[in-house]
Amino acid sequence: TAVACALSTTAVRADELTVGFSQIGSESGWRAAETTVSKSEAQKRGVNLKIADAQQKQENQIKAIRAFVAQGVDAIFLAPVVSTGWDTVLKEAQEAEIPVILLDRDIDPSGKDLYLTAVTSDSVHEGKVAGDWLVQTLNGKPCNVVELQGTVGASVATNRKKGFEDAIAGHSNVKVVRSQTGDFTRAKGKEVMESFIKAEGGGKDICAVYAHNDDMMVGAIQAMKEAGLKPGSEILTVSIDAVPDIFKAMAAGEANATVELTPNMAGPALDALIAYKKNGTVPPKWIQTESKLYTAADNPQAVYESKKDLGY
Ligand code: GYE
Repeated sequence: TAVACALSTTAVRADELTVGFSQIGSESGWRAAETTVSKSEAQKRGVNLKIADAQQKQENQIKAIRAFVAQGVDAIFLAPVVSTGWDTVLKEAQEAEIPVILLDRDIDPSGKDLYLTAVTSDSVHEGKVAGDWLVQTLNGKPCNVVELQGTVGASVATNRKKGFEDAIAGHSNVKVVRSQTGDFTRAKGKEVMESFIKAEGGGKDICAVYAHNDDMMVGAIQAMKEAGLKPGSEILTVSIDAVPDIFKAMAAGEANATVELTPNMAGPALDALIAYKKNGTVPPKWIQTESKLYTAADNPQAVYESKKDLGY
């Protein structure tokens, strides 16, 4: 393949590698942790990692990739903010024989030949785990759910929505009555939740909130409390990421469940890159990270303590 041809014949040492990472921004606690962990994983391996913060904008990511190509980096890591619109710039990287590795989000299947591997979780599965938890917890009880979606056009938003829908299909007691993007941020999560509460009888008609990430849920919890509602008891919550603050909320009885996603995407990506550069080992097209459900029964206070120093 074109990517395999990009392999240089001389053996390479990790400490001679320079990797450019086009990071999305700092919209969430999970994202900040991923940036921190990427730096430490690169440092551990002696790799020189250059991080470009795109402040949520695809055009900034495209510029960063072009700058990395111009600098002649050894590889590019890309966390694609949305899933479409990458073909032209990734072809430029491919023509320059610079391998690209996707981190934490996918691009559309049309771009499959334009990257070496993708290190991501199964985000449809994450939504399914969240939905299954809700279905089981409700045990047949009727429930109107409001959904806070991630960034419009992001693979993880599309997939987490789909996985949740798959889980509740066939359970007519569970209905998503409102669904809107909160762009993966606390501030927007709070704002959108305020509008959901207004639209749903001051919150009386809401039985559960599903958020595509914990940060939006932390914002939503704030909105519910300000409206005199009781998240975690009157209104169930389930979200994704497992950042420390959601465990704090769980320990306080104000949140119910989260699906964990490791912020260490760079470690496996660097290992795959080093093996590829050293011996020509072509990694699998998808390096999947684990997803794990946590509920209030899993000693959230202890999990909070253990996570809070990890760079979140
Ligand atoms: O869940 C969310 C972040 O792409 C997996 O992006 C990532 C998601 C993560 O902003 O908090």
